Amino acid sequence: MALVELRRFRGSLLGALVGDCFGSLCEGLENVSVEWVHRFVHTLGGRADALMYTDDTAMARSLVQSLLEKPPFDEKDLAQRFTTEYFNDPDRGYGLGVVHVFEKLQSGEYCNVFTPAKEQFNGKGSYGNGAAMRVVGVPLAFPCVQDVIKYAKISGELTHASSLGYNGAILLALAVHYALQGNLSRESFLGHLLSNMQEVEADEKSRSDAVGLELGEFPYCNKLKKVKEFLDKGNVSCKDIIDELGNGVSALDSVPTAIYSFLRCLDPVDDVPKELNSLQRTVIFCILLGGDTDTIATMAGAIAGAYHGEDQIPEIWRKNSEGYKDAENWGKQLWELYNSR
Ligand code: 8NA
Ligand code: MG
Ligand code: MG
Ligand code: MG
Repeated sequence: MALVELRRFRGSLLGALVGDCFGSLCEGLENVSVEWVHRFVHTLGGRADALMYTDDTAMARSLVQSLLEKPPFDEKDLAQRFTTEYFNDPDRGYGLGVVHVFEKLQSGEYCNVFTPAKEQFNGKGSYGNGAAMRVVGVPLAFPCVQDVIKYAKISGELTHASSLGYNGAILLALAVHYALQGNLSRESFLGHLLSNMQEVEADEKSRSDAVGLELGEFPYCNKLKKVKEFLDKGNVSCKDIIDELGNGVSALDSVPTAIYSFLRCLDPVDDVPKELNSLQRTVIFCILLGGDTDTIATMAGAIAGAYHGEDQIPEIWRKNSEGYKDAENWGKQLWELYNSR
C-alpha cells in the first residue's frame, strides 16, 4: 500500500479541532449572520485566549489516546477514558442523555461496558451525533476499510446503541478514510460511501431501528443520494440544506450535512470570505448553517483536513484552538501506527 502522507493525519485532527473550537461559538443558534462570520475571521489575530474545545474534541482525544496506548482496540480502556474525562471536566457541553452512560459506567455496577448505552432512551439507544463527532481517530489508525467499519461501530456502541447513532460514526469514519487517499472525484468519493453504506444498512438491526423511527430503510444511503443531487444542482440554499439534510443533534441530520459541506466547499461559495482556502471555507460554511455548528464543523473539518492536509490550517487558526499541539503530535503517532499496519 502506498504511504499516506503525514500532513493528512495532522490535517484531519487539526481540522476537527478547529471546527469544534470555532463552531462552538455558534452552537444552537438558528441564524448565524454573514457579517458576524466575516468579523470573526478578520479579528482572529487579535484574540487574547485560544477558544476552548468542547465534548466533541474531549471524546475524540480519549479515543485517540486509547488507540495509541492500547492497540489494536480496547473497549474497556476507552469506556474508562470517556468516563474519567467527563468526571474530571464535565462542563464541556456534553449531550443531555450521554452523561447517564458515564454515571452508570462510574458506578461500578455494570460488568459489560456496552450495557449502559443499551439502556438509553427506554432501551432504544441514542441516535445523537456523539459517536460520529469523536470517531476521527479510527480511520487514522486503521488502513483497512473493514477495520474502519468494525472499530467505528464498536467505539460508537459504548454510548450510542441505536444503529442510527453508530452508523453515523461508520459513515463519518469512511469519509475520512477515503479523504486520506486524496485525489478522488466527488462522484467516486460518494460512490464508495454509498456502496459501503448499502452493506452496513442492510443488516437486521439497521433495518428495524430505521423503520421503528419511521425513517424508512437505508436512511443514510438516501441522504447520500440527496447529497449527490444537491452537488449536481450547484448553488443550493442554506434553507434547502437544512430542510433536506439537516443541522441538528441526531447523526442522521448532521453527518451527511458534514459530507456535503466538505464536497461543496472544494469550490468557492458565496458568503464565505474569498481569501479562505477550501478547508477554512468548509469550517465557515458549516458555521453559517447554524444549529449544531461545532459538531458539523468538527466532522467536516476532519474530512477536509484529511483531504487537503495541514498546510491549509494557518498558524493563526491553530493558535486560537485549545490543545492544537496535541493534535499535531498525535497526528504523527497515528500516521506511524497506520503505516505500520
Ligand atoms: P446524546 O446521546 O445525549 O444525544 C443528543 C440528543 O439527541 C439527546 O439529548 C436527545 O435530545 C436526542 N436523542 C438521541 N437519541 C434519542 C432517542 N432515541 N430518542 C429521543 N431523543 C434522542 O448525546 P450525544 O453525545 O449524541 O450528543 C452530541 C451533541 O451534544 C453534540 O452536538 C455536542 O456538541 C453536544 N451538544 C451540546 C449542546 C450544548 O449546548 N452544550 C447542545 C447540543 C449538543
Ligand atoms: Mg464541540
Ligand atoms: Mg460540542
Ligand atoms: Mg454540538
